[in-house]
Amino acid sequence: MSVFAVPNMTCGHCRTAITEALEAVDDTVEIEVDMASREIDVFSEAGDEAILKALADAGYPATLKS
Ligand SMILES: [Cu+2]
Repeated sequence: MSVFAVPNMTCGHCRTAITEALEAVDDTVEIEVDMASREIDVFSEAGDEAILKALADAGYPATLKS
């Protein structure tokens, strides 16, 4: 599991857009969203770099926290 900070994530629309972007990379991805802290926990076989690229391409540049 990797934790990403996603500062642009602010609402349910963002959650949907992020979920769809990551499902396009890995259709078995599991995501837990913490909207208050603007962080997502991502459970995926895809590498962190692939996740970061998908988030950035969807308009949500992110940083890997752990
Ligand atoms: Cu939004």
